[in-house]
Amino acid sequence: MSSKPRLHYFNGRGRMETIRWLLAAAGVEFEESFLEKKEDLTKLQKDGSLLFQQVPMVEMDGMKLVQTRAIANYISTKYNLYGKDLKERALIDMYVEGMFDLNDLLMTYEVQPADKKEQHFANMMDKTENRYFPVFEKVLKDHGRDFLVGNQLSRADVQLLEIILMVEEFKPEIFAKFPLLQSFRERLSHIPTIKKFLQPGSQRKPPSDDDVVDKVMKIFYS
Ligand code: IBG
Repeated sequence: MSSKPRLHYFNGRGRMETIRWLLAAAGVEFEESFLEKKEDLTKLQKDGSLLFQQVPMVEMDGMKLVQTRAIANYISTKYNLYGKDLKERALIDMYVEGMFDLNDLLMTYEVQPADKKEQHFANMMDKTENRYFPVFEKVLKDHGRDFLVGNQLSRADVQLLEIILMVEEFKPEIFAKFPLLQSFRERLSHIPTIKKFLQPGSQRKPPSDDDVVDKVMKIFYS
C-alpha cells in the first residue's frame, strides 16, 4: 500500500490551498509538514528536495513534486478530474488558467504592504466582477449543466468553488449578480468529499491572520 502524499508548505492557504482542495475532492488523505521558520525552508533547499528552491512541494508516488500547476496537473490526471478527451482538457486548461490568474490576485492581497492594499483590493474585485465571474456564469448558463465541463466533476469545478468561497469572504453581496455561480456553489458543496472538506476540523485553511502573514514574511521575504 502506498503512503499518503505529504505536503510541504506553511500552515496557510497561499499556493498550496488548491492542491489541498484537489486532493480532498478526490477523496485522497494527505499529511502536511508545515514550515514554521526560515530555517525549515533553508533545510529543504539545502537537502535537494526543491527543484527550484521553492515550495509548494508534494511528496507523492516516490516523487518530490514542485510547481503548483505541475502538481495540480498530476493529481487531476491521476484522480480523473481532467476531462475525458483532449478537447475537454483544453477547455479545462483555459478555465483553470483564468482561475490561477484570479487566485494569484486573491491570495496575494494579505501580503500587500498597507499602502497598496486598497488599490490591490479594488483591482482584484474589478477583475472578479467584470472579467472572470461573468465568463463562468455564462458557461453554466449556455450549457445549462451542473458542471463546467463534460457534465462530470473536474478540477475546473473544484478550483472555481475554492475561488467562489474566497471571494465570498471578501464581498458576499457580489453573488446577487451571479445567480448561477451561487447555485453552483450550493450544488458542489453537497458532494460528499467536498462537504467533508468544508466542515470544521478539516485540512482546509482559514484566511491568514496577522501571525501567519508575519511568519510568511519571515520565511520568504527576510
Ligand atoms: N511557480 C512556482 C509555483 O507555482 O509553485 C512559484 C512558487 C513560489 O513562489 N514559492 C514561494 C517560495 O518558495 C513561496 S509561496 N519562495 C522562496 C524562494 O526562494 O523563491 C509565495 C506566496 C506567498 C503568499 I508567501 C501568497 C502567494 C504566494
